[in-house]
Amino acid sequence: MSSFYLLVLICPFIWSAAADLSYESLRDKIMETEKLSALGGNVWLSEKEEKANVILMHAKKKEIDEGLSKPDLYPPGMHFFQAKPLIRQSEVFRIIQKMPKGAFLHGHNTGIVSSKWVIRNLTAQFNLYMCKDKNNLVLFTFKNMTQCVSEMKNICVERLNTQNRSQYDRQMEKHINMYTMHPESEYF
Ligand SMILES: *[C@@H]1O[C@H](CO)[C@@H](O)[C@H](O)[C@H]1NC(C)=O
Ligand SMILES: *[C@@H]1O[C@H](CO)[C@@H](O)[C@H](O)[C@H]1NC(C)=O
Ligand SMILES: CC(=O)N[C@H]1CO[C@H](CO)[C@@H](O)[C@@H]1O
Repeated sequence: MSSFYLLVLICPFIWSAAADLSYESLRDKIMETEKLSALGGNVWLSEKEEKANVILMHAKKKEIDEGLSKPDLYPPGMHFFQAKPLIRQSEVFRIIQKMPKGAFLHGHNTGIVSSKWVIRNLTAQFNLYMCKDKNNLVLFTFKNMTQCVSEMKNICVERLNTQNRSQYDRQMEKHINMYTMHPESEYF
């Protein structure tokens, strides 16, 4: 209903304006109006911000141009697991990281830290147990759970008894990490 009224209001304006404009200048006007309605389109930059924006846009354009000449190495066109090391080398990423909060707009607590961090920090908690459920999924728990179908193992004790702690941690990380060298053949 409201979009119908909007159309009725806007159309006479466009038609009457269009009559006096060449194709090119009408197109420019439409592009300009679209830019204003985009996210941040009505944010006006200060002189310093304008300078910073020029630097950022220059870096961005450079990376897009490189992507056009070497599409195989263009991170936005790759699986994230393969793109991640390239993203870390990117100038644009480096600039963005320096912004407040590293320009991190939205995150879920289950994905905010690396799997290494979870294994090193969270599974080092005293009296944390590990077991498997009927689907062979690993459960971490501080108390007896009815879902456990395997023996509950105390992780601290297991870690103390293991021959190779880093190998133990790496094995455990596999339970909470989807990482693989060949994601395109393993996840499709
Ligand atoms: C789980 O239950 C068993 C048997 O009741 C008990 O021996 C064990 O200590 C309990 N474990 C935990 C982590 O509560
Ligand atoms: C422990 O395992 C890792 C691989 O997970 C290996 O690189 C390392 O050499 C091992 N350390 C010992 C002391 O065996
Ligand atoms: C117990 C443990 O490994 N703690 C670590 C948690 O993560 C921070 C930052 O990554 C480390 O500095 C701690 O040593």
